[in-house]
Amino acid sequence: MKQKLWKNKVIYQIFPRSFYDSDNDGNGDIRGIINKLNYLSDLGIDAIWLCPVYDTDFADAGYDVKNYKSIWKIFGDLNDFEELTRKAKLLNINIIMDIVLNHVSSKHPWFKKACLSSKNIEHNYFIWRDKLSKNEKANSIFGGSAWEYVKSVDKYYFHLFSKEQVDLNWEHPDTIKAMADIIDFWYKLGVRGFRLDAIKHISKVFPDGKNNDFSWGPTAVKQLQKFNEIAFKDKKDIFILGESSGISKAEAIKYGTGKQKISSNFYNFAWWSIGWGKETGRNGYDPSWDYKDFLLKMKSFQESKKIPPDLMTNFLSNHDTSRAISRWGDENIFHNESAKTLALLQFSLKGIPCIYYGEEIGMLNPKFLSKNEFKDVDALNAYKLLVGKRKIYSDSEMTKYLNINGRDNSRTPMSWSDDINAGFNDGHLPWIKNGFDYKTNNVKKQLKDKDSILNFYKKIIKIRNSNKYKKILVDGESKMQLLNNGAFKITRKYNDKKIIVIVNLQKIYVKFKNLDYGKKIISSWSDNKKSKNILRPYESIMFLE
Ligand code: TEU
Repeated sequence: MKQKLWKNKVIYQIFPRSFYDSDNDGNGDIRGIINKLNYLSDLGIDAIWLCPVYDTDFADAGYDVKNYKSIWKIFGDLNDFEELTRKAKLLNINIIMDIVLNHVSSKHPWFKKACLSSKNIEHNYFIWRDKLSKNEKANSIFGGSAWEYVKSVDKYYFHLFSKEQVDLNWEHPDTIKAMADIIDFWYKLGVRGFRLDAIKHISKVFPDGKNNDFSWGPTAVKQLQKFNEIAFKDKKDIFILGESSGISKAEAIKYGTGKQKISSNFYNFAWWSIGWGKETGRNGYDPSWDYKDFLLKMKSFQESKKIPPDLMTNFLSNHDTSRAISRWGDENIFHNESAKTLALLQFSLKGIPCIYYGEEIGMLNPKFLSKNEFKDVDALNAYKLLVGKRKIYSDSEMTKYLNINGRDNSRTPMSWSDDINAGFNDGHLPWIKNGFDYKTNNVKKQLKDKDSILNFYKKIIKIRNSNKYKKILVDGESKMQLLNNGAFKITRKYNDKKIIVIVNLQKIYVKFKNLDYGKKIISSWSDNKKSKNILRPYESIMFLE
C-alpha cells in the first residue's frame, strides 16, 4: 500500500447537502462546492473529504448507497463531479471520496435480487439467518434489533446500522472485487483520497456468537488486505483514511503499521465521546465531563514513538458529532477565544488536521425546538427507543440532549452571510433548519475582520506550512503535560528546535509563576495584552522556545 506524503496536508470535510445550494432547491450540491473552491483555497486547505454523494434515499445521510458509480441527482451528475476534481486540482486541492464498504442501501440492485430468491447469486452477498438463535439477538448501532425479516425468502438479514443499510458479506469474493472496482471508477475521475467507512465492522465471522459489537472480527485483516491489494496496488499517488470509531492506540499501531496494516491513516477518536451520555452515547449527555480528558485521552497517541506523524488524523467535530464550541467551548462572550483555543489545540498536535465545514467560523449547534425538526435516523430512533421503549428520558429531555450531542447539529446550512438562509441559497427553504446566529456570525463578516476565527484558521494553517515551523509542527515529537494550575503544556520538538503551546481550555483565569516560554507565535486572544502570570479564560498561546 503506497501513499503520497500527506503528513503536511490539511483536510477539510464537507457535508454536501448543507454546504452551498447553487440551484436554490433547498439542498447543497456539487456545483455549490465548485463555486466555493476559491474560498477553500484561500483558507489554505489541501484536500476535501466529501461525505457520500452517491445515489441514495438519504436514510442515513447518504451512507445508504443505491449506486456507487453515480451522483445523487439532488447533488448534480458525474459531469459536475469531474469538473469539481479538475478545478480543485488546479488549486492543488485533492478530493477524498467516502467509500461505504460495510453495507449497501436496501434499494441497491444486489439486495433487491437477493430478496427475490435465495438461489440468486446476489443472495450470498448478504448475511442471512433462517431463524434467530439466542446468540443472534444483536442490536443495531442505531437501536433496535440488527436483524430484519424478509417475507419473500423467509429469512432475516443483518444490518449493523439502520434497516435501510444492509451489511455485505465480506466472505464472498464478489464483494471485494466490486468494492475495488468502485475505487477504480473514482480514481479515473480524478479522486486521489479514499475514506474507508466503518472498516472495523466488515468481518462478521464470530464462531462463538459472542462478540456482539462486531468490531475487528477474525477475518477483517485478511479481507481488507485482499481489498487493498486489488483496489490500490497500481495506484501510487493515493491517500487512504480508515474510519474506525473509538480506535485505541494499540489498534492504530497494529492496523496502521507492520504486518497487519490495512490503512495508512486513521481518524483519532480520542475526543469524540467527551460529554456523551455514559449509557446513551451521543443521544445523551454527561454533565460531569472533564476538560482534562482532552489531554488524558490524547497523550498516549501523541507520545508514542510507534505513531508516526502521518498515521492519525485529528478532528474536533464531524458529521457524527455536534459542533465543538457548543459542546466544549463557550457560545457567548468567549465564543471567539474558545473556538481559537480548540483550533490551536488541534493544530499543535502530531497528526493531520481535519477541519469540519463551518468550524472555521465557529458555527454553533442550531437549537432544534422539537422532535419534528430532527432529520437524523439515529436521533429519530433515539426518541423511539430511549423515550418510547426504555423510558430513560422524557420527550423534552431527549430534545434537550440531542440539542447538545446529536448529529443533526453539525449538518445545518453553512453560514455564508447574513442574507436570507445565511446565504446558503437564494431563499428556498433549506432541507434542515438554519443556525440561529448567522446574522452575527458568518463568512462574509469574518472575512472582513482580521481577528475573526476564520482569519485565525488561515494564520494557523500558514504557520503549520511555513518553512520556519513545518518540521517542528509536522514531524516533531510531541509531549503533553497537565500543569498544576490546570492548563495543558504541549511540547513539540524537532532536533534542537522547540514549540511550546500553553492551552487554557477553561472559562477561568489561570495563574502562572512565569508565563514566558519564548517568542509568541500566535494566541487565541487577539489583543496584545502581555501578562507574565495570568492566562485569561480560553487563552492559549503558542511559543517558539
Ligand atoms: O460511522 C461509523 C461509526 O460511527 C461506527 O463505526 C461506530 O461504531 C458507532 O457509531 C458506535 O458509536 C460511519 C459514518 O461516519 C456514519 O455517519 C454512518 O452513519 C455510519 O458509518 C454508517 O455508514
